[in-house]
Amino acid sequence: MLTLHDMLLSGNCHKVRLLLRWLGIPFRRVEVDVFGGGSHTPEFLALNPAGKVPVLVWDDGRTLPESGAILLHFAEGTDWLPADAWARAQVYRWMFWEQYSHETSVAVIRSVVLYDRPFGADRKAQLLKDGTAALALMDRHLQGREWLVGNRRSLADLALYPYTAVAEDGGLDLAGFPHLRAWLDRFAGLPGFVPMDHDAGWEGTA
Ligand SMILES: N[C@@H](CCC(=O)N[C@@H](CS)C(=O)NCC(=O)O)C(=O)O
Repeated sequence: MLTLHDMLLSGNCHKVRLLLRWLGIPFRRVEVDVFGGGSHTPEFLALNPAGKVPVLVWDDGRTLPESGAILLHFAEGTDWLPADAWARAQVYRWMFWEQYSHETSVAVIRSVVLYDRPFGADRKAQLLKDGTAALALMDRHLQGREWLVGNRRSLADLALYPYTAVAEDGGLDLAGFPHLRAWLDRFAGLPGFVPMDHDAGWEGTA
């Protein structure tokens, strides 16, 4: 069985748990105490030298870090990734944008607030400004659309859902983004959806 080195409240990990669950791929979770240094032990660094979760480990010893790489590996040949090259490129566009221009503010300001990280007021203000801009961009794109790419859910939606759904933890305000809020509700309404903070219902799921 696959082992996911995981952190329950991490959006990057939530993406992976959701896809494995939706594809019916059983896995067991190992909760890593990231803020207690658990992702920087010699044992963990042997799995991912970057010292970050998620990392997926196969029984034969293969390891795969990076949520996007894990999603793309398992989505191959499924309806989470369009077969058409142009549509796939649109999915990649949103996944890469999430990692560089969304997660870097929307997720970071949340972790600053939740884990009381020592960031100065100027840096926090910049993160809120950048996060708001990222959410506004999504809201504009989602006006008149149900999903980020084409007319069905894809890895683009899966990659962007987890941190957008908990953006208010970091002090971002979704009130002015009605299209974004409708998309969040649509995604959470998909059959089999499990919220990030649910400790149960993941392992060995099929
Ligand atoms: N690009 C990576 C980011 C992973 C990441 O930032 N993980 C955080 C938790 S959400 C982490 O493990 N941080 C520990 C650290 O930086 O020491 C991915 O998408 O998997």
